Amino acid sequence: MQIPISIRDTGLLGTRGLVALVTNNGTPVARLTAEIDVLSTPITVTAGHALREDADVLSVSVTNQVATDQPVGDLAWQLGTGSGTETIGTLAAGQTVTLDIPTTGLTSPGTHPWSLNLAMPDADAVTENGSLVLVDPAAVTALHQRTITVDGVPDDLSGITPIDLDTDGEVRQIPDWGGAADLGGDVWWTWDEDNIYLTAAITDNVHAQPGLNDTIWTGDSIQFGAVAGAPGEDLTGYYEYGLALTTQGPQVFRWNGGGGILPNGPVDAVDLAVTRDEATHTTVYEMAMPWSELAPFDPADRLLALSFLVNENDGAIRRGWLEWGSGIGAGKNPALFPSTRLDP
Ligand SMILES: [Ca+2]
Ligand SMILES: [Ca+2]
Ligand SMILES: [Ca+2]
Repeated sequence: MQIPISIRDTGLLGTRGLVALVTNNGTPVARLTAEIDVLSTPITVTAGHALREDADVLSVSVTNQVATDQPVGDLAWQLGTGSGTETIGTLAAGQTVTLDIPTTGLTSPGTHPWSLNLAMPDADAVTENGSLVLVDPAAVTALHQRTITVDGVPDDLSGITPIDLDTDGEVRQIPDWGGAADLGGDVWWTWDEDNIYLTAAITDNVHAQPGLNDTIWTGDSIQFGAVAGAPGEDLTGYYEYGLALTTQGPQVFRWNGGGGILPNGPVDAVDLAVTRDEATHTTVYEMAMPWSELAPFDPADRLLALSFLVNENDGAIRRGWLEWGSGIGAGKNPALFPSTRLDP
């Protein structure tokens, strides 16, 4: 038997917890709970920078978030000096319509504002706006498709050029840095449909990790930041993670979850192995992170701003760090993350 219950409109949006008490002749017999999402509009409009056949596009999605069909008006878009209108009609329950707007004719490199206005038959228009940043393709680092086995032993990554921290990295705040034997190494970022993978072979004369969870940045560890699209397009929806070999084993910690999409704290969904070889002074990190941990990034969109650093502690204090790109160690700024592209 189903009994529909209407909820009083409190004007509050977001997730609401509901509690109902079931009584029989005044005696409580059951307590029911439910969680509901209160939306400001049944229709959402989002847009992101994507690559389609190696061409930059602004990919627009119009989604009916509710369980009933919804008529919608025309979608008017502007991108740089271009503009257009699309007729959508009616969106079925849960349906998403996508539209890829080409960037042909826009200055590259360059920043181009966009705006979207979806007319609604009986309500205010749904509007969104932002910026699309075109990056010189020569300045975009290719991440190759390669699944790895996370066991602390580097897989065969022959044919994939690593990021060589000895030449491509920048040492920060370590005035007495003793060269690559003090802190250096090679890093490979790879991917498949399910995960983004990190393989890092870090040379470091002393492994020291006094921290746990949110303090792992004070010891030898890797920190990385990532956000969908090109750097500078989204300054709040970025992710920041840490990876460390602690006294309690490998730990993954999240300091920023896409601006509130995922909670900050220890992360269980990521597979991490870290092995330390005291004979060769090498620490190997292997990580498989499901794409859901970088939501709403979709690997089919291919463009990911990605930055990382290696923290350095040789037994006393955090001396500083060695970074590829920037925007993590000295201050949080995802506009400084390097631009990367998922390649075959
Ligand atoms: Ca392996
Ligand atoms: Ca060292
Ligand atoms: Ca160290």
